Amino acid sequence: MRMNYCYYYYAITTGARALNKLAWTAAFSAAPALPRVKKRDAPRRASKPFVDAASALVQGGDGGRGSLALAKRGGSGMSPPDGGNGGKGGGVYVEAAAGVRDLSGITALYRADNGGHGGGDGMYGRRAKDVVIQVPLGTWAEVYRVDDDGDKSWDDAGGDLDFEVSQSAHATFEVPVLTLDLSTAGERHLVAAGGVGGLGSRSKGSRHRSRIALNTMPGFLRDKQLDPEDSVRQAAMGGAGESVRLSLRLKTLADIGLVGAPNAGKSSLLRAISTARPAVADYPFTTISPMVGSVVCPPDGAMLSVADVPGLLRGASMGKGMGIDFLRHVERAPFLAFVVDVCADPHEVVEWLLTELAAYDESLVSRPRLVVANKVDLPEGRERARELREGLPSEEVIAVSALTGEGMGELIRTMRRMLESQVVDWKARDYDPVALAKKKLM
Ligand SMILES: Nc1nc2c(ncn2[C@@H]2O[C@H](COP(=O)(O)OP(=O)(O)OP(=O)(O)O)[C@@H](O)[C@H]2O)c(=O)[nH]1
Ligand SMILES: [Mg+2]
Repeated sequence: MRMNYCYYYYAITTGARALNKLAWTAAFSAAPALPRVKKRDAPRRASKPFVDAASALVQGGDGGRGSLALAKRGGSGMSPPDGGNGGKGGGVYVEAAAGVRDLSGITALYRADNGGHGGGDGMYGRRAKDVVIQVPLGTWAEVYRVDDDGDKSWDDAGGDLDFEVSQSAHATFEVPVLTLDLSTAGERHLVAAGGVGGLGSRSKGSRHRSRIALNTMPGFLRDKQLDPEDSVRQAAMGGAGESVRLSLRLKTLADIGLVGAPNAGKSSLLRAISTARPAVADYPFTTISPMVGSVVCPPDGAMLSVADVPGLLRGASMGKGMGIDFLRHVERAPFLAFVVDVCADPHEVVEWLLTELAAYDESLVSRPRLVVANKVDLPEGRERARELREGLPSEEVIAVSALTGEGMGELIRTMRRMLESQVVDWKARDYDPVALAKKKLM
């Protein structure tokens, strides 16, 4: 009887399991296949915003302490001083790197390590590693001294950076101690030096500074009531690392800067003449950050770089639209191209563009330029372009259509010709990165 129960139990449970498996298999095979999302249809991640200004507190490491050890020597007599020097604190450098796109990687604080302390038996402290801040080519760096008394240090602030970060360098110190134009790949400058290592008791400097104290070295070391001004201890203390505030602004480096009202077709033009792919749309301020494209000039394949920047509104110098601050991205272009929509009062636009440029920097008005009359494919476009040329006899006007490609060959040839005739003089006069980098204002 017991055998029968076991048999029934076994048969029922095995059958139930088999049925269960069958049901699940049927359900899955009947279910419609999930649609596969193609990679190009998948929602694209929003690109990181372009950061063209940043500020950071930069601190060099402190020098390590020198050791005041005495040599272990048996027998009587005075033990000679045997302490090694402390290591140098790490310095902080800023370096122009070709692969860096913008200043989004800049953090609020850079601090190099402290040097290692010296040890007995003449052991020198370890030299701390330097820190290198990489910035894009064309970064303008200003170094402001941080007041030791007035400003809180990182340690004083208990690790709370808000105090330091919220303070603009300009607000506290108006004149930078050093201004750097980082426009050559690989150029590197020291902005905050590390402190020197302290002198160990073995070093000549220490002995020189402390002739009198040295004579009584053993007693002096046992004395708990050391004079804080004692020269030996002073010499053994490592120097403090420098603290500076670094203000960084990216000024795009390009041969030609495209300037114009929103929707004039600057980005379309850059797309048409270069391999760059800026966003194009029929609403104002499609472009909110600069983009540089490379134009290959026939027949020899010489390269020109062209910068597209946000649109400029009439009254931008009074804060309208995106203001005029972004003009720093064309500030160093030796040559400008005003892009105007031929069907939207181009003559008037050229006039107020000059006024807005003058409000940013007078020298931009006298910068060699070209007027690109865009959208000639529109009805009456060619007629308007002809009127503009007649109305502005002193300007070089080129009629183009970024949409159809009309006039692109002539535009590239003219850009090249004008650059070749102007760039040499312009660069020789103002554009000397090495001289600028070495320019100390204080
Ligand atoms: N018909 C015609 N439309 C054009 C031409 N060039 C540009 N457009 C159109 O004008 C609109 C604005 O073009 P964008 O290139 O985005 O203009 P933008 O000057 O870069 O504008 P912002 O980035 O806002 O300053 C888009 O709808 C373009 O398709 C052209 O030559 N002919
Ligand atoms: Mg644009």
